[in-house]
Amino acid sequence: MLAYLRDEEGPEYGKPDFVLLDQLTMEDFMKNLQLRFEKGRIYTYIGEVLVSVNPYQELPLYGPEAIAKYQGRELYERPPHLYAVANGAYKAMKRRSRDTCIVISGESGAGKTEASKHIMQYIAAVTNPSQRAEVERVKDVLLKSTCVLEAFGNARTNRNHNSSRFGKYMDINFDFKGDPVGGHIHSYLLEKSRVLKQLVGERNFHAFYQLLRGSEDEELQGLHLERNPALYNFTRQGAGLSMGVHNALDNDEKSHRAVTEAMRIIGFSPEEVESIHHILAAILHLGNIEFVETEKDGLQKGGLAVTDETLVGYVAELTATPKDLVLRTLLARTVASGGREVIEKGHTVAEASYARDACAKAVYQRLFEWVVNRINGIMEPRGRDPRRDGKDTVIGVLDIYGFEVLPVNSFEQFCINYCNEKLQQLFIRLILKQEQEEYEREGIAWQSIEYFNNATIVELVERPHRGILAVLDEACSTAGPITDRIFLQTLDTHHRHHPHYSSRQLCPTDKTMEFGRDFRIKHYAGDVTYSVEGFIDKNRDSLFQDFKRLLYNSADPTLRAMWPDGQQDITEVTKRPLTAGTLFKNSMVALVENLASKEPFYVRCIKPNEDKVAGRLDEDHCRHQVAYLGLLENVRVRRAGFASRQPYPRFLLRYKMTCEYTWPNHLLGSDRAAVSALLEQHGLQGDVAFGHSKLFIRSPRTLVTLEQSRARLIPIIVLLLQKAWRGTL
Ligand code: AD9
Ligand code: MG
Repeated sequence: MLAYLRDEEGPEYGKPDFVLLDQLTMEDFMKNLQLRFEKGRIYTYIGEVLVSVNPYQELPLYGPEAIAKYQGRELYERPPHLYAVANGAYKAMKRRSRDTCIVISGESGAGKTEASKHIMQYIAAVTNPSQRAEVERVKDVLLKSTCVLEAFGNARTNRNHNSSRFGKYMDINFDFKGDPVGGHIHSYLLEKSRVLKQLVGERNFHAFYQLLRGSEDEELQGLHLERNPALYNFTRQGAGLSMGVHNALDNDEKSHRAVTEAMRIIGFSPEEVESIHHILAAILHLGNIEFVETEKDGLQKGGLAVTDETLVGYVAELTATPKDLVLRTLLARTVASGGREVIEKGHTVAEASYARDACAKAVYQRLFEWVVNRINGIMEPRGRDPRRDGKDTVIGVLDIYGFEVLPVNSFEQFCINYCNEKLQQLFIRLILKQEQEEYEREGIAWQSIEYFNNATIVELVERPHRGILAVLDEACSTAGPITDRIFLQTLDTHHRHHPHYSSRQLCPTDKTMEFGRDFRIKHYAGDVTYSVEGFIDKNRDSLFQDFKRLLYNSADPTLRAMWPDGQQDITEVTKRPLTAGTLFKNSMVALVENLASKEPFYVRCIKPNEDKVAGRLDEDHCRHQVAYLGLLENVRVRRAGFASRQPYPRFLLRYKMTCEYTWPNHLLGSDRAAVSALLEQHGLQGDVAFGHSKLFIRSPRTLVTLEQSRARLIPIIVLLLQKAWRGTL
């Protein structure tokens, strides 16, 4: 806390910790945020939580020199920075063998992914001084994997030109020396609907454009592709758009080379990279396949055909599957009709188009998951240290999608926002828990603090039987026709009195919702109206077994490995797979449990304006984020107890010159007694509590008084010391 008030962080830069604000109102908070942002101070603490504002420009804040400044230091010794947080997590892990995690949150474009990259860079820079080859390899994979995952999991959206369309939690395993020896990535809910459709101004996943724009001519010919993304249904929407990302890899062509090179360095085989390119190309061709009904011809029954069979040939070639089988799978499905009897049922045009799209989405998702698993295989810790019983210490970094409100919100936004509710709940729990534990440890009385607990919203979503996800699952398992509208009606029945739920049916006068289509959740971060259209379908997330079997039987081992469930015969597929919503809920519950078991560090990212403009902080826009991130509450929690706490020796080191009993050294028996004497001399003893090893200071004013007193004395002391050195004293 002390160095916040250091000379190079003077008052003109605002308060480096919001806890130090004289008064805690939204206005004061915003003024401080704005002032610091204008001066290029994008980081500010709330205790140990780091608030970060995206500068939308390169600032000279990063790199080896800055890293050296933070390495091994305490959080309070240097101006607020991501490196300080990374260092804090690293030290806790290394010194105390504690598993730690860094949770990065904030809305789309707030700077989460960039923050996670700086954290990784810091960890890579400060580890492995002895340059062990295996550790270097792991570090390389950790750093390079980001670029590969971004190619497949990120896309240009209207909110962020390099938006992560999946959630990512990465564990880094450290050995007893504190060097990274492995890692593991969990990915969450890839937004696969993007494969089919993108909003105006947005693109499909980067990987498609990189392939088209970056491949050599012969490679493209081999894939039967033309260079122009406007020729493909799946990339047509964003065809004219560049990646738009402000970095050195700001174009698809260069990125293609960088990603291919990264895959090679990480350890993907040339065959695997080729398969990946084949799969991407196959998806593009699949998207161009269209269906027509064929006329009845004499005795021949009318049926279904594709408009261009060459495309089917390309898909078959690229997926290493027989062309006639691909065609059959596109036009019809097999169904078990009791016992072991299997019949083929022809599709209508609509059914075939639907199945084609479902297949394209699923193939992309499996590809993405395969890439993640492949990286995990490569990063798996090898040769564990027997001294730790094979258990490494871990730092987890969570970079997950932020709260999202779009003009039309669907199942994806529902899941994303539910995820944010879970994380907010954890944040409240952990921050309070941490405080409470510290007070208990130090023998200080704890007073509870009022805060908004969003548990009731989480319940609304995940409660068994009646929660929204349970109702949705029930709708999905209902035999016979079930519509999104019926699902909505059931929700209305169950939740008509819930304070956080409404719909047009329940509020007939509210014209911002459409009757029979919308429901609204009052999230902790604000109200979001969801359209139920497509909820059932997206939750079921089904794909005909024929496609799975087709791809499992591919002659390409990489593709085949993505479809283990294609082994099953249609007559054996009886068990309904878990729905997308339930899978997501389970993964969130596991994630929260995992995070709760670790010592948490928090980075709360703020997006300064909607236009991605450098140096402009739009006050209204930020105020909303400050509100829903619960930052004021966070400061209040931090201050309601004690604004600052410091071990006695550290406190003395800083302030001993302000008291005659402690300068230059005290003879009072214990540091605690010396601190007590010092505070008494200043008349500040009423504002503190004495813990076993730390001093707890209630109001920031006390700190300011001490700092001012110190600042007055420093020039005199410096003068005295200089005289003493020159021997003139
Ligand atoms: V999303 O939920 O994945 O859509 P993020 O991850 O929060 O979002 P991201 O880190 O991708 O946002 O940041 C968006 C853009 O802001 C980056 O592409 C950079 O151009 C810019 N940015 C973010 N942080 C910094 C920074 N510390 N310095 C400079 C930054 N530019
Ligand atoms: Mg991101």
